[in-house]
Amino acid sequence: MIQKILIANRGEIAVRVMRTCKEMGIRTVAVYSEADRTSRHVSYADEAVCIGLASSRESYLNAEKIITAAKQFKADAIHPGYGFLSENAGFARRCKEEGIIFIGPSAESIEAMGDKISARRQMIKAKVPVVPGTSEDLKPRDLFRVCRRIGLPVIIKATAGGGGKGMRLVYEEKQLHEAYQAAKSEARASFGNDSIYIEKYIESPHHIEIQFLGDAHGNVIHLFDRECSVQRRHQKIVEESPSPFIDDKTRQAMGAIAVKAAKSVGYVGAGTIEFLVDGDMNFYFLEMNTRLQVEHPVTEEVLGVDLVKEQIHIANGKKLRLRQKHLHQRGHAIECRICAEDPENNFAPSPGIIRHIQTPEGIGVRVDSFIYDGYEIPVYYDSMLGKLIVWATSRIYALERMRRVLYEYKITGVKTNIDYLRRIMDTRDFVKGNYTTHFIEDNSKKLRESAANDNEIEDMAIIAAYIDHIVNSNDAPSSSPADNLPISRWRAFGKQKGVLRI
Ligand code: MV4
Repeated sequence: MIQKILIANRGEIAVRVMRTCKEMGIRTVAVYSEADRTSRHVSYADEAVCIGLASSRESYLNAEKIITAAKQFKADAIHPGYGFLSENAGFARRCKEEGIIFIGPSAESIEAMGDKISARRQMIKAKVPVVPGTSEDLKPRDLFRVCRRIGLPVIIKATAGGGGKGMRLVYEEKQLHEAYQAAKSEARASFGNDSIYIEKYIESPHHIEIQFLGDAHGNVIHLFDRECSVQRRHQKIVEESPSPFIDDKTRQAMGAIAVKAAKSVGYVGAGTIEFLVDGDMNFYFLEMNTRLQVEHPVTEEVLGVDLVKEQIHIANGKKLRLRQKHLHQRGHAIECRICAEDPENNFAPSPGIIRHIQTPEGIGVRVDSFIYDGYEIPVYYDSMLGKLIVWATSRIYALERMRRVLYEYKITGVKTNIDYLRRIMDTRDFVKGNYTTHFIEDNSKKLRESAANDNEIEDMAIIAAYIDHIVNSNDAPSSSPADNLPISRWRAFGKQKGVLRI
């Protein structure tokens, strides 16, 4: 039985994993970079060790330093969190060689799903629906033949891809050759691997994923769906469960396919299969994520399952204790990712010192975070400060709760996307649950409208306009049109809002 776990990560996910370890009576070891000495995951852990310089490559991505730390502190297992080494087959293999349990699937499973073409082939073999396209490195001479077969538009993707890099859309045959060359050189530059493949482009897809768990005895269950279509530049911003789009029949079909997919690769641990779902609810395999994901809490809230606890249970070699027939989605959960970034400056990261935080509390609220008053957000890592998760009995109640929780959350000292998230919660298509992966793009203008349009500030502005009028109406009579005095901006605003008639 695992007694001590080294968490090979930082930030909110390191704290998240340690919380479950604490509940299970498992001791924890934190690793940290020189930039993270004061981070919450360090103070939370039972033991902590500095593993190198601030840059990820010198610390959280350095497999050997982490393995050395695990041996030095006699950790039985390593939990990789998400990002960093979580989907690094070489790291999983090195853990095994050193007799350390890697809390995740085998190196072979990670490898099979890491390469997009190999994942596609595996899924075709398992009779999982994939987007029509190719499943080998695309050669220039096959380009036109393939496109005529599957029909335009097509999307060219990098085999080693991720995050949209090396991806090209093609609507017309004459763009094909250029797009192919561009995708290839971008793939080579980004991944050192210029292998590319091609898929039919699904025009307005939903991005919906199914969580699953597999044990070392060949049992697999699924934990239903998450709707992840609210994304910006391939970064998810808001996730919810259940998806407001798919019907129950599709949900069950996707769950069954996820189980089949996981079984076909002998999957052990927690994983996710991502699907593109078109307007007619046809779903197609996109990729498999062989890690715990950022958005896992919405599944936890709706199912009443601690996924980290189940990961540890599985890593102990035990059989799954959850039964598919006992798992039902109850109520609705929404997650918002809180980031230190400036939505008014193209979402540029906004590192710095947190002056003060007021954290939401009350019924149905969960905050997975790691920041505190006076904490300095380092410039070296992701800008995500944490996640706000709400649960309620229905989607509309969950939405109302999320608005309330975003209202309660106050962070000063750094810029955050909280106002932007508030606007998402008030956007018609989101409220209706009627949105695709184009949601952010389609609503970008409204979502960009600055905080000056928020009600509270507008009320204050109207009051200011009125006071301005009272104070200045004698010496600058705006009723005389002949004067060349610049009109007070407050007065102009008051007129526009209809509170001043002069
Ligand atoms: C697609 C697609 C439509 N059709 N594949 C893949 C990685 C993920 N981050 C986005 N991906 C997509 N794959 C097929 N066959 C649509 C997306 C996609 C997208 C593509 C280009 C630009 C923006 C996008 C936003 C969401 C989804």
